[in-house]
Amino acid sequence: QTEEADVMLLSVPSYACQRKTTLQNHNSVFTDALTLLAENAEMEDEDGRGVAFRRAAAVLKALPKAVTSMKQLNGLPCLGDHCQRVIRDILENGISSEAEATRQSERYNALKALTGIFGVGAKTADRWIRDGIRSVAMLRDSGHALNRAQLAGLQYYDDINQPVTRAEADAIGDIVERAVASVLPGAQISLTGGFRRGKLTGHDVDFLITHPEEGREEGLMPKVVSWLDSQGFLLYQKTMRNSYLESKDGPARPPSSMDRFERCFSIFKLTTEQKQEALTAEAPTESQHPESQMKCGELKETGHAGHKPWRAVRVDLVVSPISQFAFALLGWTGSKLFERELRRWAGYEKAMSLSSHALYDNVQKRYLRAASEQEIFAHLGLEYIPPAERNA
Ligand code: DGT
Ligand code: MG
Repeated sequence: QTEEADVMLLSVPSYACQRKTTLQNHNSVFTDALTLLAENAEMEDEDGRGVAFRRAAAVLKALPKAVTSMKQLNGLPCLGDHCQRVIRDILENGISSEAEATRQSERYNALKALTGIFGVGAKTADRWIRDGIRSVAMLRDSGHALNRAQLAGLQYYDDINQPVTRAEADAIGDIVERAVASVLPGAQISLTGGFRRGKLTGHDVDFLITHPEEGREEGLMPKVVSWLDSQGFLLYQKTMRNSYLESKDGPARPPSSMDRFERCFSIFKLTTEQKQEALTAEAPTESQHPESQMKCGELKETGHAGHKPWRAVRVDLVVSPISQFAFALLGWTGSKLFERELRRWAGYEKAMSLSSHALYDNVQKRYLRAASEQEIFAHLGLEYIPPAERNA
């Protein structure tokens, strides 16, 4: 009888953008396995399979409690035969044999190590593996020709593969704030990406920059970048107008999701001192809190003799005109699956095209304006989902 009740309880709408997905995940034992299989599919350039695993994981993340029997899956969307096999395996044996076999396979580990290098995508990693290179050390010894991004990626490999903390993100935010304020007073910066969704760590820090007066943001990126560079904050940077044309090695994305904002992929040099300043400036009275003491302790650790007193952090900067700001903010906050689902919903259910620039109504044949994320959700006929609940 309780099982019957469970079946009734577990029901979610089929698009991730129709659901609230917080960071509290009751089904991580399943979603970890499905995410690993998704990651593997993506590294093998099998995007369709990758999305199927990600959609299934997102459905389980949105459930209010842990799945304990296959019956509870009845009526849940996006769970195909393959995903159900993985879930059944975990329910019966505690682990997914497929996920474990993948985790231990030489190819998965080689792909993971090589694509973990900034500037290296699935295709390049595959080519290197076919040349017999299976690790970062082997790549270093191989004498292979590397581009500027990959050289930086190798040079700062360990730092870049260490998660960025919220304190570090805030310290970077202070620096970007100073850069922007000194080259264009009145310009505004917003933290986007995973940190805006409330994640405690990230693989990079994402910022969106705009100015309340349309047009004032033009030419801003080169100025911000040269200020940062002159102050010694940049270990690497590449500014581009259109990420679609340039990111040959990046994850394959349909052209519709591409944008034409000025964008800067960079690697920041964050000193222990800057991190300390950000902590004390932001929370002068917080030193009594156990959590902030713990952070200070961590900082001492990384700063002591024998360690370099700074770390490399991946930072993405995007500049948007104010008229497109709401679309850019929505598009750069993520999660990636949430974004993909928003675009799928817009196209299939509403005959609209959504990008990080605009929303176009294909029936009325006109653009729909929006000054806030709330207005975009309203245009799409969706309940507003705040950033902390977009963790699909
Ligand atoms: P993280 O950094 O791994 O902790 O997690 P996120 O969610 O911050 O992921 P990230 O930094 O790769 O990307 C943040 C969001 O930005 C993501 O939801 C999608 C968006 N985004 C990333 N690259 C592009 C792009 O080339 N074009 C557009 N329109 N959006 C992008
Ligand atoms: Mg990010």
